[in-house]
Amino acid sequence: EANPFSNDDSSLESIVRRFQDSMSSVKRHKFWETQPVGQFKDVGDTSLPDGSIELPTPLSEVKQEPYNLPSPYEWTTCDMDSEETCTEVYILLKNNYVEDDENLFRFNYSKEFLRWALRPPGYYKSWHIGVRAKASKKLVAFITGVPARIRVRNEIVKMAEINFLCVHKKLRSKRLAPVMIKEVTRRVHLENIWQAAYTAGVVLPTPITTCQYWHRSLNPKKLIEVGFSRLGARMTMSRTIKLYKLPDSPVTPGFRKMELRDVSAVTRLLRNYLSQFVVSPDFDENDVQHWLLPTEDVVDSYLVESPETHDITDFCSFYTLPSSILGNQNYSILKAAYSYYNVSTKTPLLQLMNDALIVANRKDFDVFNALDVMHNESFLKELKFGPGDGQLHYYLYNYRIRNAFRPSELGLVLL
Ligand code: MYA
Repeated sequence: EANPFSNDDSSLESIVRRFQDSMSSVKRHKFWETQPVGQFKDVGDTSLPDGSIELPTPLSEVKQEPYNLPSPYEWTTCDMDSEETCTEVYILLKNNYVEDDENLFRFNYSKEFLRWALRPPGYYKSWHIGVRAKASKKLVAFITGVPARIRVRNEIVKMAEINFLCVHKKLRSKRLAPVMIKEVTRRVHLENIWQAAYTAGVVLPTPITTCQYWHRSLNPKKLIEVGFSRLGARMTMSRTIKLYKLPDSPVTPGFRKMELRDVSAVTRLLRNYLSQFVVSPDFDENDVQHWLLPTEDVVDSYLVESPETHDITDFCSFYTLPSSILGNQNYSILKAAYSYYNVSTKTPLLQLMNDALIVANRKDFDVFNALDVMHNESFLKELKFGPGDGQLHYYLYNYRIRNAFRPSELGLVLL
C-alpha cells in the first residue's frame, strides 16, 4: 500500500542526490555527459577499468558528412600555409581567445607560433577547422587538432591534441562549441585515432590533474603598472626591481643554445626523463626537431654541454606567448615566456632554470611563467616565482584514468 513517507522525494537516497545535484561539482553538462570521458558520477568507482572507454568502430561506420551548423554558418578547412588564412586565424584569436579572470589580458599567439603549433610531423590539414559566416565569409570560430603519441603509464596511445577552440564573442552561448568538438572528433576518427588530450581553464568532466601557474617577474615595474602584479606589502618599487634583478649572462659552464646537431642527444635525454611521469609525450627525433629546436620568437632551447666530455647533460626550453594588455594607456603587449620541457642530470635544476630566467630576461621578456608540473615545484619558490590565480585542468578524451594524480606526476605541456 502507498506510504506517504517513502516516496522518492523523502528517501535518504533522493535527499543525498538532491544535495549532490545542488553542488557545483555535479552541475549538469548536457554535452559532456554524452561523451566518452570520465564522468563525475563515476568518481571513486573502482569497478571501472583504466584505459579506453569506447572501442574504435570500423572506419566505414564513421559519419562521412560534417555535422550540421546553424544555417548562417559553414565549415572551412584552414590552410595554415596560406598567409591570408593564417592572418584570419590570428585575428580571430587575437580578438576572441582566452582572457584572464579580470579581463585585463588576452593571449596573442603570433602567426609564426600558430604555424609551428599546428604543423608538427604528420599533421592533418583537415584537423584545422574553421567556421565562416556564409554571407560575409568572415571567420567566426576555430578548433584544431594535431597528432601526438602520448604515453599513459606503460601504454603508448595515438592521440589528437585539441587546442585553439574559439567562438567569436558575439556568437557565445549558442551551443556552437559542442558541434565543433563533435566535428573535430569525427575528423580525428577518420584518421583511425580514438583518443585526445586537451587542457582548459574551466572544470569539465573530469580532470586527470589540475595545475597552477606560477609567475616570475622579469620586468616588475611594467607588470605592476599594467595590473599583472601588485607591489608587495612593505615594498617600494626600487626594492622590488632589485629583488628581481638577474645577472647579464648564464652562470653554468657549457650552457648554450640547442642546435640541429644536438637533436639525437636531446631526444635521448628527454625520453629518459619523461619516462618517470604518469602521462607524457613519446617524442622521437623528428618530434624533438620540430618541438624543441629553437625557432625565433616561438621556442627557445638551451642545453649544457660538458666542457670536458662534450656530453649533453642538461636541457631547458620555453615558448613565447605574448598577451594583449586590454585598455592600458602606456603598454599594449605583455611579453611572456612559458616554461616548456626541462631536464637536469648534472646541473641542479634550480641553477639551470636560473640560467633560463637570465636568457629570457636578456631577450626582454616581462615575465616567465611555469606550471607546477614535472619537477618544477623544486625551483619555483626559490627562484621567486609567485602563484597565479586560476588553474589549468588537463583532460583525456576516451581514456579513463580512475584516480586523478598530482601535477608533479604530469610530464606533458600543451601550448
Ligand atoms: S581550451 C580554450 C578554450 N577557449 C577559450 O576559452 C576562448 C574564449 N572562449 C570561447 O571562445 C568560448 O567560450 C568557447 C565555448 C568556444 C570556449 N573546452 O558553444 P557553447 C562546453 C571544452 O554554448 P561558448 C581549448 O582550446 C561547456 O561546458 N568544452 O559555449 C581546448 C558546455 O558544455 P556542457 C567547453 O562559451 C578545447 C558547452 O561547451 C569549453 O559559446 C578542448 C557550451 O557550448 C572548453 N574550453 O563556447 C575541447 N568551454 O553543457 C574538447 C565550454 O556539457 C576536445 N565548453 O557543460 C575533446 C576531444 C575531441 C577530439 C576527440 C578525438 C578522439
